Amino acid sequence: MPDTATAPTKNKQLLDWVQEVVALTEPADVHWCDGSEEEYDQLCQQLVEAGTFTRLNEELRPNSYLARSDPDDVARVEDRTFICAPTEDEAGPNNNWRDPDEMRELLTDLFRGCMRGRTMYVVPFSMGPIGAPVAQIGVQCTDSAYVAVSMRLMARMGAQALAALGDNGAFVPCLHSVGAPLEEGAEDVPWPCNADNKYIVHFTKTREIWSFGSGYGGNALLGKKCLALRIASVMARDEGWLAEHMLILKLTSPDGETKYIAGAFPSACGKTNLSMMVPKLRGWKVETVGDDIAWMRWGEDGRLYAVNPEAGFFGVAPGTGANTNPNAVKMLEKNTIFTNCALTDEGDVWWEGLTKEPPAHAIDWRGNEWTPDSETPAAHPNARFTVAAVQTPSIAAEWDDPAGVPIEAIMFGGRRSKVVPLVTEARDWDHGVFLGSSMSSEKTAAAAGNVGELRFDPFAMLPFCGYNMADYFGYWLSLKEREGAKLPRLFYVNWFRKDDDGKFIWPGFGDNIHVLAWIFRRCDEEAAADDSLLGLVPAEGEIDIEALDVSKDDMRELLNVDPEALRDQLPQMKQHFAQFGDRLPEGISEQMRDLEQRLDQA
Ligand code: OXD
Ligand code: MN
Repeated sequence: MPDTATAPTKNKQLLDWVQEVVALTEPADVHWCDGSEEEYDQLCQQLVEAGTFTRLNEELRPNSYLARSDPDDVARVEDRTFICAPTEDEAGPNNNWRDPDEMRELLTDLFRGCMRGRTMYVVPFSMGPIGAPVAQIGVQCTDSAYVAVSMRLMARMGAQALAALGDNGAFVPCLHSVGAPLEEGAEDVPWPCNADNKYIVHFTKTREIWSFGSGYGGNALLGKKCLALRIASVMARDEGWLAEHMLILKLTSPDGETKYIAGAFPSACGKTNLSMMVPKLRGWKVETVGDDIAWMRWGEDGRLYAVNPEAGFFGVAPGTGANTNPNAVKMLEKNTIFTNCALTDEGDVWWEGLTKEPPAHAIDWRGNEWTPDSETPAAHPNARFTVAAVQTPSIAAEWDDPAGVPIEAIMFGGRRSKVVPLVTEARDWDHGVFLGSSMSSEKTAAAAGNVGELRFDPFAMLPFCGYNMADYFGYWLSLKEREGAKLPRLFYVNWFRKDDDGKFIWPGFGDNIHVLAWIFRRCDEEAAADDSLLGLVPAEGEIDIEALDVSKDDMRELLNVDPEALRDQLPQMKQHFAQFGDRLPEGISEQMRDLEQRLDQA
């Protein structure tokens, strides 16, 4: 058995746990990650030799790599993600629940000997700035070197996290295996995984994570969705703070006044783009604090202060280009790990949307020859980049301030081709919580003139809330009762309204600044609003269409709420809330009744 006597920590709880994991999983070797550059380079080289990584052309994309995953391991697996709370009710209808004892037994059998023939990496990491009171230490034991190097980009990883843990500190144990033991003499594959046997498991009471079978993204980089959202949402509820699936941006007005805004949007709704936006409105500036997760705590002044617990971006590559996100294009110029992108003949990466003109020839994400005439995309639609946060030119100076940034407004949003206006402000806190809890997107692109079936994703937390979502709504409602609380204003935005021909009406991207500017001015009581069925919308003339390619009629349509279309959607909304039964807070039911009454009078 590998020796743990030389381990770089005296933390007994950690040493005991690592020993236990070694005894269970039987790795050939144990490597404690120090997070150094030398270690990173060495592991990357090892991944090149194993065929997992291709080193990209050093002149075109310095210090960068392309990984191709197994085609059966390309995304988070929500149906294989489990919340093992003590009872099913505590997990709620939003989660797959299993009895914790039964799951522990099953996993123990699965993990027995699962690292045979492989090195186990012990990866200590801090979510949140090292040593900050808001930070949480996790330690991931993993048999994937790809995970170890990715964790160095995504979190504060290595010796500094171990030092912050100290001899007696507590940590969240994160056990991960690709579930593919390497028997003696057997040849490895570039992307080992166990495609038919994936388990992403959270023991919420004991705050432990066990992940088996996948090496990809949120299934495997356990600091992100598993710790910073599912486990942290439970911690936050218990300890009186918030762990949310939100971007954090810094907005500066032409007068030099600054506000920080958070935003909850479901996956693939442009959160990364919005957080790095280059505004198309003179004098305004957007800077990035975070693109995916916000941890918010109360400051002494009664405001909510947000930190980005991550240290990197794990963003979707397709659709990222000079038009949609020029800051991201710049940040990806070097020191980046790409996964499931295409490889060009020059040894660079490419994906749909990176350039207008596709390369004449490439190797696609599966490793096959590709030309623009091919029937399948060159990059997988969920192809990703992994890169340190400091590489974006839009990074805000205070992005890693342990004190966090005070949040003045929170945006909710989804993809809705009809009904939901470009922007609405909640009438009050309860109404805002109602807007967040009824967040939804159309399941598929709606046909022209039709309204598609809705997928509800409350607060963009459906796959990430570690407990019963009804209780989560109740927790949000309860925030207003906190003495001295200066709550942020709540907004709902929708960039995705379409006309009857199915064309987007709103230009989006850099022009979203017009909406942010209205939100900014609302916070200062400087902008006018009209009431609509769904909340307060900008009064006519508040959004300066002169500077936009949007006609007066289009603007009216963007802010219009059609009562008939909204009425048609009520049954779906009611069904969504009905799944929570008696546990649904009265505050939400009241808002639903209020909406129905307004519709009756419309
Ligand atoms: C993500 C997601 O990867 O939300 O951030 O799926
Ligand atoms: Mn996300």
